[in-house]
Amino acid sequence: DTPEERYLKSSLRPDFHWGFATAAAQVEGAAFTHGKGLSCWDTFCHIPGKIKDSSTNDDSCRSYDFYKQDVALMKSYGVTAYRFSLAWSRIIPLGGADDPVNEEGIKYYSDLIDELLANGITPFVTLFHWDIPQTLEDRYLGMLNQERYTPDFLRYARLCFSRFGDRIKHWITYNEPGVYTLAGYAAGVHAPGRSSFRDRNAEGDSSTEPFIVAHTELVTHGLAAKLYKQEFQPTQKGTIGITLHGNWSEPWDISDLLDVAAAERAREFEIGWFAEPLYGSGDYPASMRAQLGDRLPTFTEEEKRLVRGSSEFYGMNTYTSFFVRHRDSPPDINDHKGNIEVFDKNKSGVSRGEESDTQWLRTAPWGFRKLLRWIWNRYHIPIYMTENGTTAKGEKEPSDTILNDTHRVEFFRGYVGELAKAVKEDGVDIQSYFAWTFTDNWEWAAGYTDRFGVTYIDFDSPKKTRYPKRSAYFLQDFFSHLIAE
Ligand code: PNW
Repeated sequence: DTPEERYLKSSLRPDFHWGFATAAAQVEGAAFTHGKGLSCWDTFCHIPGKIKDSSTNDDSCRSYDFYKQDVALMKSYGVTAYRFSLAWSRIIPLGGADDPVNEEGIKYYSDLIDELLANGITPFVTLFHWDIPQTLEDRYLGMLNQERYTPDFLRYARLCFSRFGDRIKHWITYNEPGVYTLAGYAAGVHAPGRSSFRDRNAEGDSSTEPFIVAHTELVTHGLAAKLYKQEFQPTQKGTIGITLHGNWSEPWDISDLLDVAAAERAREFEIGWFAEPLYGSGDYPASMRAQLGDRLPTFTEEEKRLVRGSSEFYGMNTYTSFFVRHRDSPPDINDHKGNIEVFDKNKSGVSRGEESDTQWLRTAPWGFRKLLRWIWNRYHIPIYMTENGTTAKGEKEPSDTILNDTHRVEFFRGYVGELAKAVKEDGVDIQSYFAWTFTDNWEWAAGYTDRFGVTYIDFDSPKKTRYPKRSAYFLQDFFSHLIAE
């Protein structure tokens, strides 16, 4: 043990959950079989030019077929929990409130849950990890239409609570509402691919749509949480919340008050956008209202009451940290970040961290503890770390160096170490940690080029053969030290 490991020994609570997180559209495969309907990603990835390596998620990791093998492998990694998402279109193929249920899809998830429980692994379930049924996009443009979307989402949520809630005690309504809406309706690089500035031929109005979709997510999260608490929680005794994405924004020049304000504004645009209505004032941050005016939707009093306090924990995904600088020019109509500029180095030339295979992602655990403290000081709510992880440079072809993934090991050593310090020294209440991710998978628009797994997958092999990397065993060893007995 290093002195730091000895110092941090047993700093996490005995019932701390750790494991891996995945998303249905990235791992399951079986995209068009066993009664499943199309999701927005099943259509999007078949449009030429949308996915970097022209791949699709038709098969991806085939975890639909190999879930038993996966649970066994996870168990060998020593996890105590597994976070996965349900594919709405596998459960209700056409998605709508009056559309038929696919019992085969229900059975798949039910079997997966039973397999996890039989192996002593606690399931955490995400209802929505970006794969809206395509039919709902075709019928009414999905979440752009809050009125029509609401009953469809609530029926889906109710069905999941009633069919799985006897065994699921941790529910997450939405994964990263902010990334979903900015990538899908601003940058347009994710489904449904709407953008008014990236591609002149694309449909959409990026100056308003991302905020409308976010509003729909917040309000329907509130409605689903209320439904769960009223009708299911009294007997099922589970907990329900939401997962937000947030990277740390650090001032480029710490002695420049404009940069200090810009970094705070960046955090409010990225995190406060959702966290303030959910855990804070009950409304969007004042900095957002000031810049966006009427382009930001307004909560009715009823919606405010519904959203505020609805999430019983703070689900946190974080991957990296950035340096942020004040911008003098007035904000662009398509700005969603608080009129800031983002840098890899600060004014003194200090780098934010080591590069990975993913352009935006660098190892920057120095910002993680600041982020945890920022959230904790503002909201004082238990935190579930629901995603954190990295790709590694050049991890393309199978080789000994890939399986000996030092870059990823050092990423986790840094991040999990900072987490333990935040618990031990800052008193932050953190109850779980899910690494992203269990195996290499289909990384959305990056296809199979970005490998986030602690398990290597040979995607050319028919059985998608899995090979453990060293980081899998590192996490097992590290958590066995950190979690108190
Ligand atoms: C998350 N960023 O997305 C998602 O929840 C996962 O499905 C995804 O595979 C994983 O992180 C890795 O990308 C993010 O630009 C996408 O900061 C982009 C960002 C963060 C998270």
